[in-house]
Amino acid sequence: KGDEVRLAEEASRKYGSPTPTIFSKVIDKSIPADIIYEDEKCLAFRDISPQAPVHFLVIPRVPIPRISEARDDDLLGHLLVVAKNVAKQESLDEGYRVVINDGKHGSQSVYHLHVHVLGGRQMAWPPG
Ligand code: DGP
Repeated sequence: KGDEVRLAEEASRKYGSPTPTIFSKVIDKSIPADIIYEDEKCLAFRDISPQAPVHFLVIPRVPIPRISEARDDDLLGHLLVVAKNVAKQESLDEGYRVVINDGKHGSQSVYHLHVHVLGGRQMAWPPG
């Protein structure tokens, strides 16, 4: 069996069959995206509505809806390692911000877990 079929089956075993989001189409490449990194577990692509000079998302291939429903610690660790490696690849040498929005209060809009990485400008704190 192909890797994608195997991963999809694994995902539905672990997480049920969540409603596909627009990010499923990024993963299967049925819509265009500026993909800057991919491996067997995840991919990174530029956000369609960038909030900083560099703004990309790291998403797992398995459709975990949100971080509060994640069960695979190794995968979560992997997403962060990829986030910092791609930040280096993007020359964010002065630093950057990593954000995961969860649910209503987190202002999550796409229910496929994603790690935002923003950089290339001074960030403010507290966030809005
Ligand atoms: P959040 O609010 O954390 O759920 O962020 C979702 C992000 O996804 C938001 O910054 C815009 C981005 N986004 C939504 N649809 C698309 C898309 O079709 N392509 C790309 N590249 N980004 C998208």
